[in-house]
Formats: sequence, structure tokens, C-alpha cells
Amino acid sequence: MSQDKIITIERHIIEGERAHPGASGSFSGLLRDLTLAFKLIWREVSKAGLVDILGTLGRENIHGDDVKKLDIFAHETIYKAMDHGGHLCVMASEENEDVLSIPDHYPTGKYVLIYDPLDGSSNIDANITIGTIFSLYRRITPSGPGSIDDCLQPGYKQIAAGYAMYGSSTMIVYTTGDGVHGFTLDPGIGEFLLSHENIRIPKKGKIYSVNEGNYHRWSEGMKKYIQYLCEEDPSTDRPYSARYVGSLVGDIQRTLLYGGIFMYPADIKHPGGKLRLMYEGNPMAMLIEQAGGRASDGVTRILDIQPKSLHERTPLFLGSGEDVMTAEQFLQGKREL
Ligand code: P6P
Repeated sequence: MSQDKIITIERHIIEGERAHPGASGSFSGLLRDLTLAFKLIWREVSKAGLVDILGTLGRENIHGDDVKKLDIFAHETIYKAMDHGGHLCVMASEENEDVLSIPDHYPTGKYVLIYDPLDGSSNIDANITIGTIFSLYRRITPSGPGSIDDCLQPGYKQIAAGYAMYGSSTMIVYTTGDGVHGFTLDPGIGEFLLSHENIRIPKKGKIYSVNEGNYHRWSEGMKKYIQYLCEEDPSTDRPYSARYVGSLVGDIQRTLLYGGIFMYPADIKHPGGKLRLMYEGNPMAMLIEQAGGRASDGVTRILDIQPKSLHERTPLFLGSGEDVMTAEQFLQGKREL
């Protein structure tokens, strides 16, 4: 990369702020604080196998999942990085049942942060890609400490969304509503450098991503869609290839770059889907749409769903527009094999 092409995420954020006259700089400060948190989490995740940080605390989180030490570390790292900057009025985390208030001795701000501190954490011990997912809103309450009302906003109200991906290389992929941009960490200088400017998802892909172990729990429409993808028809690039990391950040990163479709449908065991609307569905849906793709629950646009509770679940169909529309036709019984 030639010297004049080095664009750090900090420079990208500041240049983005300049494109919005009257911006207070608070949003840029917020994103910079978040970037620091990602570096602190990356440092622990990248050495996890060496300092025996692995293994569970023998506790379960609010959803009954084994909590690994890194989950807690990531949750607390983000909270402590973000609680004092004066940018936020309230936070919410996958690791906490209720909203997270800003300590009384710190100023409150005009934004809301909702995050999944370490998504895919069941993969930590296998050194498989995991990530932090974040979603940002403007507050809707007038002032002072924020509340659950500031959090329960539909996804189309997000002002930014993205993830940090701790994998073969560590990246931040985010959008502020002006395209999707990826930054790769240069460990030598500890900076995230622009590596994927204006990511655009292919209109149609050749990859489908779903946990096929749930096949017998699916609706007939879902089963027919997968059968359709596996039929031999070179004129429509079928059969598709199956790829499934089992870590949302890894599966979405591949879908953004290569196209195709990621699915976590409703099934007999998960009648409302497994993945969480506020800190998995909405941020990933904003990224996919900003990259030119489509994101629905099989019927409704994810970003139009009015949330009723902080940890509610939703079915997810995210990816290339043509692929998600075909899936919706099968799921709605409008298409047969
Ligand atoms: P399953 C990881 O636990 C996670 O929340 C997402 O990162 C991932 O997409 C999904 O669950 C995997 O779920 O049921 O296929 O193991």
C-alpha cells in the first residue's frame, strides 16, 4: 500500500464527520472510543490460547449459554470504554438482561449503543472467527439518563452499525448510512487501515449458509428452498455451495464479499428464530442493505420490525437481493420446485 493510500479508521471517521456540516464531533469521538475497545478485545482474543483465559467460568449468561471468560471481558471492556465519553445516554448488551445506565458521575449524550460483545463465543476454544457486533441510534427521550425506550427502536432508525471480526486477520466493518467500509488491523502499528472501501454485495451468489442440522425442524417452504438450491442446473449456477461457520460475523463477512444467502430460519425448536433482533439482526441487516443486498425474516424487512423487548429473536434471511427474494417466494409458498 503506497504511503498516500494509508487511511486509518480515525481519518475515515473524521472525513465522514466533515461531510456532515454542523456535526458536533461527538459521533466521531464515540466511534474512536469503540475502536479502542475493539483493540483491547483483539489483544485478549489473539492471545487467548496462551494465557489460559479459555474455559468457562462455570456460569451461564441470561440466555442459559455457558459464559466464557472472554465474553465477560469483552462485555466489560466495551462498557468501560464507552461509559465516560459523554456520547451515550444508555447502553444494552447481549450479556445483560436490562439496559446499562451511564454512571451518575459521567455526562450523558445523545446516542444509544447496543452490542453483542463476543458473538460466536462457543467457537473461541477452536480458534474460529468470532466478533463484536454493534448498533447505534440517536436517543428519543429528551435528556438525562436514557431508558429502554431509547433502545427499542426499529432498525431503520440506526445511525451506524458494524462489527469487529477477530479472525485470520482482525477487521472492523461498519456503515454510517453512506456505504459499507472495511478496515484491517495492522498489528505492527496498532491501527485499522482502510482495506475494503465501499463493499458491494453481488446481486446474486452461489453460496448458501444455514445450519442444515435443523433440516427436520424447518417449514416445508424452507425445505423446498434448500432442495431447489441443491438441484443440478448450471444455467442458474445450481447446485450452490454450502458454507457455514456457525459464527454470525464470519458468515456475514463472507456473504458481503462473495454474495449468496445467510439464513437462520424459524423452526420447531426456535419458532421465532434463534438470533437476536437488536444486536444481531438489525446491525447485520443495515450492513447488508447498505452494501446493496436484502434482509428479511422471510416476510418482513428486518429494519422495519418494531422491537417489543431487548433480547427478542427473529428469523434471518440476509444476502444478495435475488437470493433472498427467491427464498421469500419459497417460504411464502409462492414457488414450487
Ligand atoms: P447454531 C453463535 O452462537 C450464534 O449466536 C451466531 O454467531 C451464529 O450465527 C449462530 O449462533 C449459530 O447457531 O444453532 O447454528 O449453532
